[in-house]
Amino acid sequence: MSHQISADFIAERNRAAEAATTEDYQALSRQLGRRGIDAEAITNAVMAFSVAIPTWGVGTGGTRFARFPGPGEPRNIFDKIEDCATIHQLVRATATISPHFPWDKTSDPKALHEAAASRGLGFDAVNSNTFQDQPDQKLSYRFGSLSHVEARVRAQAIAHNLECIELGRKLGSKALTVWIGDGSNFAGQSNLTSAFDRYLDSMREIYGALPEDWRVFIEHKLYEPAFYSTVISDWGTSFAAALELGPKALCLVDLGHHAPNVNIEQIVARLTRFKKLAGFHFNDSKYGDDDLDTGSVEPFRLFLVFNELVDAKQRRAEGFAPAYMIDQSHNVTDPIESLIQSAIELQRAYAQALIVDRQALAAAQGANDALGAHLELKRAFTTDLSPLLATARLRTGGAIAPIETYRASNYRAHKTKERPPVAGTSAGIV
Ligand SMILES: [Mn+2]
Repeated sequence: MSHQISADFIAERNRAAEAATTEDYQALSRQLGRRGIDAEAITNAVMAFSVAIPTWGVGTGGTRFARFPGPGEPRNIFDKIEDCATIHQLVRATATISPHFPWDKTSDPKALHEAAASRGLGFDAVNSNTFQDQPDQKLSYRFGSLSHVEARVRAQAIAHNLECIELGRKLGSKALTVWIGDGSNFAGQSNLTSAFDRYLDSMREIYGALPEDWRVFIEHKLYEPAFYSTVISDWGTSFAAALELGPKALCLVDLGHHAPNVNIEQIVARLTRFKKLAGFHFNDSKYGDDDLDTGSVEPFRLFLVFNELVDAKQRRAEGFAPAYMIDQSHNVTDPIESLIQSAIELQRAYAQALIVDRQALAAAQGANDALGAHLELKRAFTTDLSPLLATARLRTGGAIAPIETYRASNYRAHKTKERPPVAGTSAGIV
């Protein structure tokens, strides 16, 4: 029998912290009330927020240089589901998981579906992988996949994506995320026009195989593993591809996949405006595709992204239904702790965006009051909503202090005993 944190243990820890949390929540409610904000409405919205955990995120990540595995790492998709369930149990904001094939491939998708459902988890977008070779693979992706110069390699990559759709159907997923590493490392290596044409031809076949109620998410990334040109390098290319393919093709925004200093919140606004925003891979970044923990480097940028999302939602922007997923690489932390904290930071950014006085903001914008408009955002961003987030967790059966509760539970020590290390487990990041 594998170890789980008991509901009693969480309740007991909560009892010790409940009085202080309630006191802080009441003080915050009064503070927000003076600003005309109903704290209860914000708390309810936070309670309804959910972000998908990537299955690869619960394993220790790595870099091009090394991977330093942690103790008690998940060895297979069923172990990963256990860890995802533990995160959700404590934080109550991660009700779905986003699997990656072939890493999470199973001959028994029904068992996988049941294992997740038994822990209250569903499946979000499935992710294909044609950026590395698998042991049983006939043809190599060394020089590309969906845009490869050889038709037979493209056919193999297309077939893999179709298989992902089939697996996803059995899991209850409704979307396929496609990120390719295709590109070139030398000027002249690749014809920039025909490479994109070949990608579009391949994607048309994948698009044609989508079930009626499915969508395909196109994920762009500026560079890496290709360092001279990347086929789907930026949101403009992604947008052009999504337009070519049709209404079921949308553009995914991974926060680390842009040129330095790009205004990501404006990209979000543009994609929303043209009904092409698929959703997010949340993470944080200092230099490139760092896959750092969400909100750990630039929490203000994260807030500004949510400011656009709340704005779109409140004005009922047509076709607005973004999928929220985390995409991080945990190299020096316990992945469960990082994912708990990331989910909280997402709830925080969302709640902060919800308390922006949009009427006052619009009035300041209309009067060309630049600083006044900015201060409306800053007032929301600098309000400490921690007691509200803790209250949302308490009310949904989560932990007031999830990381402290997780540490006190000795979950990782239990898993270290239950899961002896196995050779060849990999965690990959896109
Ligand atoms: Mn990503």
